[in-house]
Amino acid sequence: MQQEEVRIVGTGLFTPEEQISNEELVTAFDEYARRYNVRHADAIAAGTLRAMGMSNAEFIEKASGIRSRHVLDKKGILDPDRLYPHIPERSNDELSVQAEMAVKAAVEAMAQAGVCAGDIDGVIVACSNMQRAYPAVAIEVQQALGIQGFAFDMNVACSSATFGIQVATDTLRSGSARRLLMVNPEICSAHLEWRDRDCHFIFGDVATAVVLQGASQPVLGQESWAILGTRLQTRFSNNIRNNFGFLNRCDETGVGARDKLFMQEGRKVFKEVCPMVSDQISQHLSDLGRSPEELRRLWLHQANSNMNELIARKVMGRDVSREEAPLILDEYANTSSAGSIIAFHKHRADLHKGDYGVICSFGAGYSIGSVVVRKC
Ligand code: CO8
Repeated sequence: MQQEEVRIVGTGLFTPEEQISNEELVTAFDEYARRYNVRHADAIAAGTLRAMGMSNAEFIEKASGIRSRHVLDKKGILDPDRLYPHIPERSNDELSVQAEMAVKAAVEAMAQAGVCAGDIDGVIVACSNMQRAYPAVAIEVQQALGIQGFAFDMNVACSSATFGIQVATDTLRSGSARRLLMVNPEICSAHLEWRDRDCHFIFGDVATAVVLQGASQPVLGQESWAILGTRLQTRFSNNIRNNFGFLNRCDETGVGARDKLFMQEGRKVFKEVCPMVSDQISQHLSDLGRSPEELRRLWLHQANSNMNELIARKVMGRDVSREEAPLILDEYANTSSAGSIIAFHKHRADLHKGDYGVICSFGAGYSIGSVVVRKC
């Protein structure tokens, strides 16, 4: 039986207005560290406590390629007495923060696809952290947009969007829906330890959205991208981990401990994940009967510019330009699952009918997802 060709017909992006440069971030962090060291001067002098080291904007840019990040609340993050965002709770009658971000990205994706709520049969919210256990954020987004059908949340950390695209693709192929909305509202700032210089520069907030449809549906927008294949891979690793969860209160000794926010062994992740990613992309292309020479674009996960250069070089067998493997992390930092979708959203307009590209994410799990697309 011929499998129905699924297409991406629209994408959307919500970028929070507030932005923090490396320099602003380092100034706030250093002031926090200075005060900490003064407060604990005796213990530090006695050798029972380690003094906090200062951060450095040049190090951040060189090690990661990140220059700034967009966040929901700049003031709280830059307050040396706080160093985390202030995001007021909302009543149950108000649209929740995460659903609001998702809706903003979704509205753009739906407009680009030329569809209204009645054309869509389901919503997937795929991201690293849900702001609550239930009801699913996706169902709230579904209601806010007036979409019928079904909605559910899923989480595969940084790879949530590509995993979401595969789930959506399979659902559309099976005929369980005509069109689906897949959204990635990432509030990374709320589960990042801004007081840890090893990671305080890494993440930003954003939301992305993708509308997908089965090929039997008419294309109502300006463009469409055929999904030629999706591939997912997971391999367990503790090198990126966050132990926050509902069991925390059952052992008071761990409440508020460092491991209840994002932690990683960055060097190990870099070393172990890069070859896995380049191998997956190369094998995926080969299994689809495609060669790297045909690739016009690599929309890679946005965690580290050096990582992306290495992966792109291994896949293509040569140095790869910024145009071929666009970077958005310089402005956005790592936005977890949204990164590769931001790159796809912002850097595809110049491609022509018949051009190929790969959307690829990778991160905690470990998890890797690749989606090979062709412009129709
Ligand atoms: N300023 C100055 N010095 C610093 C700073 C800083 N801000 N940070 C670290 N240093 C120091 C270190 O202490 C170390 O000093 P020493 O040599 O004396 O011990 C030195 O600089 C070198 O540090 P690193 O070895 O850590 O530096 P790297 O060159 O490895 O760069 C990176 C660190 C940038 C983190 C890099 O390792 C990296 O990007 N690795 C890949 C990570 C990656 O891809 N992770 C994916 C995670 S994302 C994901 O999966 C989603 C999770 C869910 C979302 C969570 C949202 C919060």
